[in-house]
Amino acid sequence: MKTRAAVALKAGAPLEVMTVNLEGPRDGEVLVEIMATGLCHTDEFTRSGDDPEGNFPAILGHEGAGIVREVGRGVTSVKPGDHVIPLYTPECRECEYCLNPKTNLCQSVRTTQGQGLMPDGTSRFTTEDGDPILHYMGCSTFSNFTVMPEIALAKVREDAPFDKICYIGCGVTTGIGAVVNTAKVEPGSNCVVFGLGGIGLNVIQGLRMVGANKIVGVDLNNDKKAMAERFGMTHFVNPSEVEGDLVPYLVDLTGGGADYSFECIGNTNVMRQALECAHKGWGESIIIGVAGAGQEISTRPFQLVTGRSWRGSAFGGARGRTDVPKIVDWYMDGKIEIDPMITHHLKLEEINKGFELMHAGESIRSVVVY
Ligand code: NAD
Ligand code: AHE
Ligand code: ZN
Repeated sequence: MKTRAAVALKAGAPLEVMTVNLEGPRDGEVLVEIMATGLCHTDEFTRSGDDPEGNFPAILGHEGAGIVREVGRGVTSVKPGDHVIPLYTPECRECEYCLNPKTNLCQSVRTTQGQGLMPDGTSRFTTEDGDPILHYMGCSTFSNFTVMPEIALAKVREDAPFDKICYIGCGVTTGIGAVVNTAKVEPGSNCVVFGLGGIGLNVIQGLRMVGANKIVGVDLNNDKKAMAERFGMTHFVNPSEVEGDLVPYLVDLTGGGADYSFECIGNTNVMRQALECAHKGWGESIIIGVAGAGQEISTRPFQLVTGRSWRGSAFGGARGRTDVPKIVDWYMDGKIEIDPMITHHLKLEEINKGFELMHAGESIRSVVVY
């Protein structure tokens, strides 16, 4: 079939909206009509060329929601008409990782997914001239239709609006999940969140949900303050307005250090500050931000010797087929909020404007509605 898609032809170039060919689903695969997709900073990270795993030409996008249109042989868990959220972290429920309760990182298709290929090692997308185009994070939601492995689809309720629940495909689950699944933050904890964008705001609403005490938000952009307060931030810090060093300032503000800190930017210098503002003896710092090729974190080992821990979280530690439908219920039941964070709705043809808004700090989430 033919479908419209925004294609990343080469690193650093704007996406090009064009008609592409899409082959139907093979065994264990599903054709999904994407109804809406968010633009996550990770899409921009890969588009820019910073991602060491970035392959081109590719169809980016990993924060979508849509409807199953056709299933390949052997598919049993979804059928045409089902509403689904694509999962860049699938859940096969059989691999060594899925069987270990300590991780959500299903590895069943990770190698081919990282190469931009379906599990059988081929791509379903080609240009109108027949040249191959790669998939991205197993999702490629910047295409109106896409093909996904069955194990990478969470079936969700049908009354949930696509233009909001697409955000559960990454940002919402990543932020709230880092609090609930990875850190397991206890009520009354004092916490610091670095970066008040699409991920940080969801960390903040997760902290409010579990009953954290101080929720300190750190961002260089003062315009992020109002929205973060709306989601539960109790104190705002702009590092450029702090006199002296940021770390002792935050240790003081949290009464001795953060029980939990979260880095939601992808800046290795900030990752160090996030670790070092954690409480001596027990503070945990969770890295969520993704850093570019060649970048490394550092600190004095003494920081760890004296009881701070450095951890990381991917997709909020969530097991997608199991947890994502529950998060959709949380949204529909009013337990979490999404609508105010969707600041812009765009047409596919306007997708590059979404990245401009992200760079200008003017959006939280831009969503393309097909
Ligand atoms: P975003 O662009 O919406 O937000 C980033 C925020 O950080 C902005 O508000 C910006 O003003 C602020 N900021 C930038 N530099 C800063 C600094 N030095 N100090 C303080 N604030 C600063 O991005 P996002 O969509 O929220 O994504 C955040 C990060 O999380 C990205 O690196 C993204 O790739 C990553 N991410 C990781 C996962 C995961 O599973 N681990 C999932 C989604 C996104
Ligand atoms: N390709 C990058 C790593 C990117 C990365 O860490 N991705 C996160 C999800 S970000 C979603 O917005 C993730 O899930 N990581 C686990 C995994 O298996 O990729 C690089 O540095 O190579
Ligand atoms: Zn993302």
